Amino acid sequence: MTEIDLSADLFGQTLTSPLLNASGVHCQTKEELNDLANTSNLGAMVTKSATLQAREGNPNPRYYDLENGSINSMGLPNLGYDFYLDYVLQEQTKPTILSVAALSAADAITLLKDLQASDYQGPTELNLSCPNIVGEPQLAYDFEATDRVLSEVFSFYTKPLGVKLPPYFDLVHFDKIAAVLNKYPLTHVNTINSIGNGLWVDVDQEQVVTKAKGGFGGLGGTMVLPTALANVRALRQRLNDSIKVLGTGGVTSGADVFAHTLCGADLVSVGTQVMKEGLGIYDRLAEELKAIMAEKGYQSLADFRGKLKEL
Ligand code: ERO
Repeated sequence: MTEIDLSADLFGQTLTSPLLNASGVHCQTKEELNDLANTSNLGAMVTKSATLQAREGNPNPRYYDLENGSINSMGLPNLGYDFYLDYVLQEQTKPTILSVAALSAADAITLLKDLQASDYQGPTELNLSCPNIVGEPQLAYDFEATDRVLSEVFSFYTKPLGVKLPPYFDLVHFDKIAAVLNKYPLTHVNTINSIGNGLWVDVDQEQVVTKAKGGFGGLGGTMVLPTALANVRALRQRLNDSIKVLGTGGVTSGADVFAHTLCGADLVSVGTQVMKEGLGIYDRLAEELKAIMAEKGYQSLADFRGKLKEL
């Protein structure tokens, strides 16, 4: 039998697997990043979104495990941009996407100007969709503001850059964000971030389960899978071919990775289920994906990527 090939491409680098961690999960400290580097069947890794200054994040409790997913209100805890830049420059042993976030458009420009001037040549992802910063909107829900920021960024930034998007729920919004993104030489979009501002109620205690923002927080895990698949599919159908789509959201099985790929995902990230199951999940997902491909007679991801059938 021909060996099944899970290799994938990260902007010119060949990966042994299409699987990534979702930013925020097991990627904040040096130890966690090193764990990811040593995880088999994790093709590439993504850092916790970095801000110019290190942040403590929101008060605890800020992550809560749900039966069909998770709710988080982490508030962007991170060791600061300098730490993550140093990591990708000095320590990285596996292909890595440097994720960056900003509390304002001005901060985003300052950070990316520094990155442009640095020795770093690798891929970066600008997070336009953090749902958990008190008093800050998710930028990518404002199409004009997103256009303004990207216009300014690409007036000076020449290195590989993609964006992390929030989920959209209306076909008109897919059209609008794709029209903005198609104006720029983006390497990729990563879709979706958590579904922002969900709420869970502990009925016994009659209270919310996370502290910041009165309990409103980002939803992940199984419950977001259909939304994630819709966003991957809708954006793949609208974006320039040169913009890769990284599918994130709701993956718990090899079948879910297969579904993301059928919708058009070039790479697939796992978040909540890594929290639930640990880093061993990547071996399981790769085995399950290979078993599905073998049964269907597919040898590589390209055999079925984007080939979702309609009725
Ligand atoms: O609260 C966070 O740190 C956070 N949680 C998410 O679900 N998505 C994010 O993008 C994010 C922070 C950037």
